[in-house]
Amino acid sequence: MKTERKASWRRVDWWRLLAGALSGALAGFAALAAAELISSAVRPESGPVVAVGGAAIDRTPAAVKDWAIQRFGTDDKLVLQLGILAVLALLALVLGLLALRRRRTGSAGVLLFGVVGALAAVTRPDSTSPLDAMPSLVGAAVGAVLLYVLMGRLIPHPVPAAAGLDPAPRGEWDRRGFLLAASAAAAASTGAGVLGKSLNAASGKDAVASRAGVVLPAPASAAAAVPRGVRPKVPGLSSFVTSNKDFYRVDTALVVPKVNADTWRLRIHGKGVARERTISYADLLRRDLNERDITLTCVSNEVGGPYAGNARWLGVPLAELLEECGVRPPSRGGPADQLVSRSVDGMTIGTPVDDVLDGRDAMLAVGMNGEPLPFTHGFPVRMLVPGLYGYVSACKWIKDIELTTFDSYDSYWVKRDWARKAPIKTQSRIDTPRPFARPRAGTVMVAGVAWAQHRGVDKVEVRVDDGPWRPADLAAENTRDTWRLWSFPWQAASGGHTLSVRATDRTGTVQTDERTRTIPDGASGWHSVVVTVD
Ligand SMILES: Nc1nc2c(c(=O)[nH]1)N[C@H]1C(S)=C(S)[C@@H](COP(=O)(O)O)O[C@H]1N2
Ligand SMILES: [Mo]
Repeated sequence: MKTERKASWRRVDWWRLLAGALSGALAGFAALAAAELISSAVRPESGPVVAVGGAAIDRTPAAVKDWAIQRFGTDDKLVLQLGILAVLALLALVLGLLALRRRRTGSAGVLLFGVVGALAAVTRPDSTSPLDAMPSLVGAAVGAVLLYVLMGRLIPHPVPAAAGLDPAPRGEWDRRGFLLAASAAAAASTGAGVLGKSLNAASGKDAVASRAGVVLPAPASAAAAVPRGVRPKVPGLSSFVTSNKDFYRVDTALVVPKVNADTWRLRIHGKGVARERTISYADLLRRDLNERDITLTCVSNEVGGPYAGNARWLGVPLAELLEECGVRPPSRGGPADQLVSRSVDGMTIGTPVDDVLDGRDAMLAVGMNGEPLPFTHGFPVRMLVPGLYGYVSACKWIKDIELTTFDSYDSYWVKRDWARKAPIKTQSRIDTPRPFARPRAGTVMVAGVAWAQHRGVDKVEVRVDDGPWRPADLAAENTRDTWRLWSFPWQAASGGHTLSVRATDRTGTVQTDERTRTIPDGASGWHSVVVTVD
């Protein structure tokens, strides 16, 4: 019994199994490489990994997506793509093993993945042509043929009985032929993949050139001068203005849209739009521009989180533009209560018309901290509405504004369980000391930021352990649309301590200690930091 099993064990041709799995992996690699090359001729977003990744993002439950944003931050997209590649690699190995038994089924499996990729590509909201299916289909065809060919080298040929020897227990396969074919395929795929990648990286050259050619005009209405003393000199405290490089980025785009400003158009239409309009970038720059400091915050920001930034924006007053189109707010009899902005990458964002037209500095921004919008922050044009979370106001790469009602249309995030309306909650954050810091006993500077955009921050208080709330020193206020920095000299005694902070906005509302999740309309609660004083 025992010996018999040993014999059959030895009869398994492990090298052949390995070669089968390797063939699957090679077929997958060749398919992706060919797809990359084809996508550079169609458009970079049409590649299977980007398309399937985009479709996955759209279908991810809100809670999982929020967790990914918390956990991986701006790297969330990289993690997703690596995850997709890992799953594909595993499936390719399995297909290779399957193909050893069923050569055609293996190849059919590869084709099936191509169909999935093609479906994802043509159903992306930004897909405008069935050609988007090509990278996945051609890639899969290449992979399927390669797998079939490699399997041909792995068919065992029975060894004839000769010279008095018994027939070999198993046939021999064409090891040399396999190695030659496999290495040729690997080399060709690498070449195609590298070429495709570099062509894709170079795509959007016209957009890059159009951005380089932008000369931002001087604002007709300059930003209020930033008062001296908006930032206490405390090391580790956020700067008052967030540089473009440090500004947080949250969006669903796996490939940053590269939009050519020269051909970009914005259409304004919908309910109650008496004079529909299509506007070019040059049209926008010819108008009177406002320069404003505005703090933007993401609804996915956890208490104490990093998704808030303050920049100096340059843009066209949105209310003026809408009024020229004949738009009236619902309070003055307008039929539309929701403004839906659409981006070139298929994002939809719904904003209350009342908020846009109530006199606040809602704008179509073209400049950020003195330069044209960076591509990652929405070049050529994005929307901004002070006081509202980004997902209900700050559409990047905007191309269309439709006036409609909240009853008749749910925007992207609302379809995914986030609130229809989301004013920014009054929040405060301790920047320093960092959690688990070990400051020396004596005076320790506690400092951070507080925001309540469009209401303004009136007071910040700090509490040590369970002691009384004591007022922090509020730095000068720039405008009520910007965050306010604060500091608090703490006479720290040795031992473990918990520092907490809370803000009060100008409506008199004190930041609540009630902890809520980010879903559906933003996290609430106090930020606390635990430190050990030496
Ligand atoms: N086209 C597009 N615009 C978008 C988003 C997006 O995913 N796609 N995300 C929104 C969200 S949730 C936020 S918080 C802000 C972030 O803007 P930023 O990346 O410039 O900081 O952009 C908003 N505009
Ligand atoms: Mo956001």
